[in-house]
Amino acid sequence: MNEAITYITGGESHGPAMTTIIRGLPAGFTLNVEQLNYQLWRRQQGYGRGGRMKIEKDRVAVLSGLRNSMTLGSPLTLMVQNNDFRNWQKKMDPVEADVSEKVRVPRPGHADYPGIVKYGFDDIRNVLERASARETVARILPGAVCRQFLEALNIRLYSHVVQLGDIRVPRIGIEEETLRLADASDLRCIDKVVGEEMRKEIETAQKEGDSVGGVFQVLVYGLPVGLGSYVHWDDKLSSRIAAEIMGIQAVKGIAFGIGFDGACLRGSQYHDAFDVSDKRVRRRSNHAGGLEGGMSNGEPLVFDAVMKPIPTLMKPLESFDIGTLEPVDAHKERTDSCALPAASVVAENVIARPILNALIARFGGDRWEDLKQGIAEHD
Ligand code: EPS
Repeated sequence: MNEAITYITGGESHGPAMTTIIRGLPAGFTLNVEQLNYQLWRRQQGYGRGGRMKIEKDRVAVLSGLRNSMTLGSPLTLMVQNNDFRNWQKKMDPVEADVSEKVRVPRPGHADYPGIVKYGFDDIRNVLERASARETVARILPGAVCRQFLEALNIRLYSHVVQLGDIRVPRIGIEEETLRLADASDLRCIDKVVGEEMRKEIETAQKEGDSVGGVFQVLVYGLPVGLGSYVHWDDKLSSRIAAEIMGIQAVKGIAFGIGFDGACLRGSQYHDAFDVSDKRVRRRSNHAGGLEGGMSNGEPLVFDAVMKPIPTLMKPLESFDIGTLEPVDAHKERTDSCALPAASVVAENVIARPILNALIARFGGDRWEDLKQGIAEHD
């Protein structure tokens, strides 16, 4: 696997800041920093979040890699401060913190238990601070950077919530225009009536001290044919997108196109027949979600991903004390009851990087102008 653009994130949820260093961006691209803030803002809008979202107003600081808004080809360092650090500094200061009060009861479904076993910790806080989905602030940023390159090439990314608990948006053909409605809904639901049912479901779960998960869908329009690879398994666009999506906290699965529903179809029903008219190659359906042989095939790229319900519960499940091994109820912390809309915005952004990497692999990527020209010549 040889990826041009890579990144690393750093940051604990209640530490000083979330940071990202992005390596390998093409030079000479004018980055719109306010658009990065816009994607951070979108991530914070979903219904079902806990008290933390009232504390944080995420804004990015650029520390390297840009000059007069132009990418230099050098590492782009981005930082978002955690406002909540001021309330946690006593416990979370990187140099001198009071670590006497320990979290000792793991939450089923969280990274707590395997995390303390892995590193030999006796305080679950050392795990939960980094396992927290606050990290998606730092993960959305490389995506939000790469999507600006894609948008300059007229490649458009969308996401919406298609299922929350057992409440589903009817699966009918969706037009690109309709997908824009998701941004007007704090549930990211394009159907108002279904959205209100979703809201009630979150409220009921909240009242019961419980949480809910669901399914979001991501769609990408305007990809050229042949991005990715059929030659190497780890260069498949599908592999790279799946890795990116499975890296989002609480995501348990991804399915391209009609996904698992394809299991009950025959080949003659599943595969997307060609439809060539006016010298344009199209398909009669898009069951494959725009990917064949690990490459884009010219149809919109479509996938669903499932997010499990958040594991921190106000009415906790059975657990145990890691010191005494005595059974006790799981640890409780302030929590969200549903983070599905946020996860959908994160997913929509993070996949921009594997797509841009696939474009660079095909058309070159030291200079933005060369990449743009390479793609234009291909068209
Ligand atoms: C999270 C717990 C909550 C969420 C957090 C993810 O934070 P806190 O413990 O401070 O209330 O709000 O998400 C964010 C802070 C964010 O920006 O998305 C967790 O345990 O994963």
